[in-house]
Amino acid sequence: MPRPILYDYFRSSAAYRVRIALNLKGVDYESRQVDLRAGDQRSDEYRALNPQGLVPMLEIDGHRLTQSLAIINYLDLRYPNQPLIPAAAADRAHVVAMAMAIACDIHPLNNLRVLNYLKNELGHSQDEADAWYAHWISEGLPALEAMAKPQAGKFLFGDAPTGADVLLVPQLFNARRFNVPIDDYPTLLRAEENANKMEAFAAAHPDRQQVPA
Ligand SMILES: N[C@@H](CCC(=O)N[C@@H](CS)C(=O)NCC(=O)O)C(=O)O
Repeated sequence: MPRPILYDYFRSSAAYRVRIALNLKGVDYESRQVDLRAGDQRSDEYRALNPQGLVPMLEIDGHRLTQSLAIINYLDLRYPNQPLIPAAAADRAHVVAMAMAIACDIHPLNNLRVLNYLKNELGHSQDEADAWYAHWISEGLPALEAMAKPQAGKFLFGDAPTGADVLLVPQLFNARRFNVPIDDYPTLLRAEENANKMEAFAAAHPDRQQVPA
């Protein structure tokens, strides 16, 4: 089988999730940068591969997979070492709910195309767009902290990383990048710290990726 190809962007948090999952599973892959700042994701060439015009996309096992949660789910079934989603129904629902609190209720509101639409089409200033960005993180993370706390250990659920941590680490990276305060979330910060001690997480960090020229 050829090496999987990740259509990637160093600062994309959705792609960062998939890089972490691939690393946790020990999958060797090729990263192809799609330059989001240059708009390459909207090119006819890229949309012919992924009609949504978003990263990540993963070519693997003859499939072309999109949507980071679907990709992580595929990887978890395909490579059962280091399970990312627990088997027991209630645990599974809990971990998926934490992942979705980020993937569905924080991240999409703060996507590049949403921020560009606020500024370019609706005429909002950079300060207003920044306030919008901070608002949705500051609304989402306290809820995630409360969801995680009762069953957290070293990680958001127990003492091993799950898909919830795979989503958490890029989201906290984004929060810091935009100077959104995160000191009030000790459970999230503990999980992040433990995750970043693992090479699978550390190697996926934006600072360790290629940067498009
Ligand atoms: N729900 C998608 C979101 C993907 C997504 O929003 N990707 C962003 C980067 S983090 C993107 O490609 N943005 C391009 C744009 O906004 O034009 C997933 O989880 O894969």
